[in-house]
Amino acid sequence: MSIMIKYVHVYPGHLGLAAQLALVAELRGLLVAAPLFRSSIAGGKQMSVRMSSAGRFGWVSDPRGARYETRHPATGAPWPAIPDSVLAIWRAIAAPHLRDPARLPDSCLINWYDASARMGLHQDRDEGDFGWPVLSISLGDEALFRVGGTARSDRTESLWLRSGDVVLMAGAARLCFHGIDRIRPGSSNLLPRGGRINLTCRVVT
Ligand code: MD6
Ligand code: FE
Repeated sequence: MSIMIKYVHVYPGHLGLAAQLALVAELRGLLVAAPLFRSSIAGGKQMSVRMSSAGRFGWVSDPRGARYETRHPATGAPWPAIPDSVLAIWRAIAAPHLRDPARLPDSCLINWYDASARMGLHQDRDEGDFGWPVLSISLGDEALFRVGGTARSDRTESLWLRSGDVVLMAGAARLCFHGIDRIRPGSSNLLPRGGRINLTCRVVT
């Protein structure tokens, strides 16, 4: 089952509670190997989310700009592999939108939101080919997701994303502006200390 908001596909509750808990346990291990760090946006201002990545490439942004790197900026180690459970979600939801149905993401960005974190309106455009979709998975507290058009000034619509929801931005939606206005602290007890995790899977090269 999916709904659409501004060309963006949303799959409410795609992941059941058991699958969400298993994924959180897997991420816990992954974040020991690749700890969360802070990135800054253009102008040098720190982002309020903390992030890490899995896969061949990880997204980093610092005063030199935003880019994909093959190694963790603090540890210097290659990023851990994308969990099979995440690849399974990609296969289930993104495959019909891929020109090569076997193509897997080569990056999975992990964003962690505390009660006050947000994500400004942005386009995902650091990848080499916008023909590939971007898929995101939400875990933990609810988040107010805002989606507009391909111009920053386009009218936007908003939707609360809940734990287990999956979002796919493909085709006409791939370059839509989007962001997270705020999260609703205490709205989920999936994460023992609260907060929200968002995973975004991308084909980078
Ligand atoms: C978030 N999501 O849900 C931020 N990007 O925390 C994104 O920035 C995003 O959900 C591309 C495609 C889907 C997304
Ligand atoms: Fe994004």
